[in-house]
Amino acid sequence: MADLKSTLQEKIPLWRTALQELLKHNAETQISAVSMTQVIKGLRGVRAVLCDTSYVDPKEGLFIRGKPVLELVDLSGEEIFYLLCTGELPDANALTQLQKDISSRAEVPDYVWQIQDSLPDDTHPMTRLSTAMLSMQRESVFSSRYSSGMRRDEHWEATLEDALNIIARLPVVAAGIYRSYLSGKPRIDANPDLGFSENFAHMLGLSDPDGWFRNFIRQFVVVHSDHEGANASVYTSRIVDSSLADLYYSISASMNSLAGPLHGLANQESLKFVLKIQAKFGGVPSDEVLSKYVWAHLTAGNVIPGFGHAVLRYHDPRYTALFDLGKEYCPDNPIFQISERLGEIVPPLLKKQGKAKNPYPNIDGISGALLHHFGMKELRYYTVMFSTAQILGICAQIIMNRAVYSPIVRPKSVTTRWLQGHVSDGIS
Ligand code: HAX
Repeated sequence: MADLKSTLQEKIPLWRTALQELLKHNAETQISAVSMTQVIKGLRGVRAVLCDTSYVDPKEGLFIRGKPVLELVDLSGEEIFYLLCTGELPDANALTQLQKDISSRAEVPDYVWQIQDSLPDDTHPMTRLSTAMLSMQRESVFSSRYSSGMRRDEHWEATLEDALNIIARLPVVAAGIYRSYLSGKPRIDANPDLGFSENFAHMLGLSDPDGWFRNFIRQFVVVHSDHEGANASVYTSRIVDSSLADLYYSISASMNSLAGPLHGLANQESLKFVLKIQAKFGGVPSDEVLSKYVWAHLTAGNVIPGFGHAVLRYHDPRYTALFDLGKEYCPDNPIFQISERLGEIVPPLLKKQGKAKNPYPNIDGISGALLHHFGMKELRYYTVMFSTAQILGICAQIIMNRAVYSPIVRPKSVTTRWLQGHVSDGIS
């Protein structure tokens, strides 16, 4: 099989033609309507974003390029990236070539660390990550080629260059942030013989005598790599990208969105909730005690972090993947056990409260328990782990956007007065 770039070169004309054909014959076909609720309540369910890398079925969860995520959890970071970009898995040659290419780009410029050193000690690790990404924007191949008059049909190639550079460097930056500012230890150099996920695990430097942490990170990367094109962080990156701002700007923006507690920060908040329970009850409380505690938390108007979802309506297979690893690696760990009990106890309580459309745990309701078990006790770092894996999907989506000439995103906003007038005029 051909390398990533040649495979894309082969497929992109087909993607362009497929979209042109759809437009030619169905330009005015309606595929979604928008209700008052959707406008006022976050556009839930409005089909308005094109994304071919992955799809989230409300009942079955994430499919990457048509394959259920649970069938993909053992893939390497490079394999999942190739799959996200092209819809196919690479053969051994294409994979080796991609790994070599990425590892040859892993050098992080010194100024990135100088900027990091100048930030106050209490800077959130997500702010550090986003700042690092933005500070490297001056390296953008897309940006410099655009200024010298690049042809539009070459936009995707320059974006691929940026993507490969970012995929090579971001784990180095992320792990460096962990070592220097969270665990207070020297940074560990990338190992050119290791791939994306293994290198990330290696550079974090946690004790891993059995290779379990490495295996966990491999699965962690796959399950966090993509989740459609319209979740808050990925859509943010796509809006930024649509103005032809480069990938550095887009990914930095995605990080800022992921950093919110209703989104990627939920993994930090979820483990905080679990640790609070452990401290309050001196270990794993009985189901009865836990139920009372959760119910009081809920009825005081709080959300239970790590539960619920805007699209999913049943169990999250990404949760299942990490939960199964926890059952294998740390079934007796009290933090894991509390998370496990919450997974059983919270859904009926959320159902009883009758508000959440999805009462089940999501990926952020379990990932922290495993990170904590493997020795990463710095909760503020957890969203950086998520973000580092998520760049694989963002890069793939943005390469595709550029390949099919996605225009600038610009829906229409309406005023409250317009909505009131629309209703009172009886136009519906
Ligand atoms: N605990 C308590 N209440 C919840 C809830 C939860 N876990 N999940 C939803 N609800 C509430 C909502 O706050 C909302 O209440 P109001 O009507 O009073 O505003 C109501 O139930 C209906 O919400 P929904 O339609 O079911 O959910 P949304 O699509 O609006 O929001 C969220 C989806 C994920 C933001 C939501 O479920 C939530 O806040 N969960 C907790 C935070 C969390 O785990 N976030 C991570 C989600 C996965 C992800 O994006 N990872 O990055």
